[in-house]
Amino acid sequence: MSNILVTRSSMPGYEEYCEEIKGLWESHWLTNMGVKHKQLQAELQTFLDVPHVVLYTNGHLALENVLAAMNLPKGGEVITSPFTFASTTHAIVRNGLQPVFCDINKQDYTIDVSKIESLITDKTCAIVPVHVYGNVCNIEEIDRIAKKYGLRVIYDAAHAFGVTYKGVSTACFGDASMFSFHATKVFNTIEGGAVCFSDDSLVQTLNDMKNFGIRGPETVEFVGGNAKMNEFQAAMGICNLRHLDEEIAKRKAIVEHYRARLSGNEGIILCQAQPDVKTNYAYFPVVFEPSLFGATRNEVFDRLAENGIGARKYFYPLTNTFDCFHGAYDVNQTPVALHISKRVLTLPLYADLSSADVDRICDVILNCRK
Ligand code: T4K
Repeated sequence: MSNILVTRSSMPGYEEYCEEIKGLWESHWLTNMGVKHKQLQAELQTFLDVPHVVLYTNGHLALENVLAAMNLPKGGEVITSPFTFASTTHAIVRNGLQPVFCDINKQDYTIDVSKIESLITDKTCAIVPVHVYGNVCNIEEIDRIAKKYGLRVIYDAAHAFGVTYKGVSTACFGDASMFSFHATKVFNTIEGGAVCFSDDSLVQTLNDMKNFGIRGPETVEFVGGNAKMNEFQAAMGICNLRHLDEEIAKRKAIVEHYRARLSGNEGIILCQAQPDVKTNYAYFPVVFEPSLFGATRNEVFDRLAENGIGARKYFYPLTNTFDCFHGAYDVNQTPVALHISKRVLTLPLYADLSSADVDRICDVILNCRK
C-alpha cells in the first residue's frame, strides 16, 4: 500500500504547462514582471474581485513587506494569534514589532475577538488575524475594534484563497490581505504569494519593496529588497487558476466523505461550516478529546504513521512557545490555543485523494478507540 502524505501539490497537465511556458524559450524573459506575471496579476484581480494584487515570490515575504508598508512604529504592538504557521509571528518580529498574543475561539480556531480589546495598549498599532484552515475571522468585529482604536488590520489569508464571506472575497477585508500560493495550497504557483488591497497609494510602495525600489533604468527611489514572482511561477498560477473550481469541488467531496465517516464519534470534534462562508476546503482539522475518544492525538498520529499515513499537527507547537523566542511569551495567556494545539491533527487532503484512501485513514483512526 502506498504512503499518503498530508497533501499533494495540484498540478496542471504536463502539456498544458509546457504550452504555457513555451513563449519563454522565445523571449528569454524569465522574471522581473514579464508577460506571465502581468497576466496572472490581472486574472487574480478579476478572480478575487479586488482593486490591487501585488505578486510575490512567496507568501511570507508578501506578509513581511505589507507589514513594513504600513509604516508602523518600531516596537509597536501587534495583536495576533499563536495558532498559526511560523510565518505570521516571524513577519511581525522581523519588522521590529512586538507580537501580543490573543487566544483563539473554540469554534473555528480564529482569533477570539472578545479578547482583543483587553490587550490593546498605547503601543498597539495593528491586528494580524489569521483565517486559519480557510476559516474566516470575525471580520465585522475586527473592523469595529480597528476603527474604534485607529489600528491597521492585515489579514494572514494564506489559507483562504477563493474563500468568500457574504459573497465578498477574503481579499477585500482589512487594510490588506496576504495569500500564500505555496505548493501545498489549494491554489499554487510552486512558491508564491500576493498582497491584496484597495488603497491606491500602497501599490508603489509594495512594488518598490519587492524590486529594490527601482522605478526606471536610472532611478532608484526606495531601499527595497527582492521578492519578485518569476515567469515559471506565474505560468503555473495561470494554469492552476483554470482548474480551481474543479480542485475545490474534489476537495469538497473528500471533506464530505471524512465528515460522514468521522462525525458522531465521541471524542472527535470537527469544525462546523461557518455561516455565510463559501469555503475552499483547504485543510481538514480533527480535534481528539482523549478522555472521550480513548486515545490521544499523538497516539492517533503515531498509528497513522505506522500505517504509512502522514497526518500533520498543524499547528503545534504554538508560535508563542517557539525556542527562538526564549520564553518571552506566556503560553498560559492563550489557553484555548494551547488546548487545541495539543489535540489537533490535520488529515490528508488533496484533490486526487481517493475514497478508498479516505476510508483507510478513517479506519485507522476509529480503530484507535480503546
Ligand atoms: N501564514 C500561514 C498561516 C501559513 O500557513 C503559511 C504557510 C504562511 C503564512 C507562509 O506562506 P509561504 O511563504 O509558505 O507561501 C508547509 C508550507 O511550506 C507552508 O507554505 C504552509 N504555510 C505550511 C502550513 O505548510 P511544511 O514545513 O509543513 O511543509 P512540508 O515540506 O512538510 O510539506 C507538507 C506536505 O506537502 C508534504 O508532506 C508533501 C506535500 N508537498 C510538499 C511540497 C514541498 C507536496 O506535495 N509538494 C511539495 O512541493 O510547511
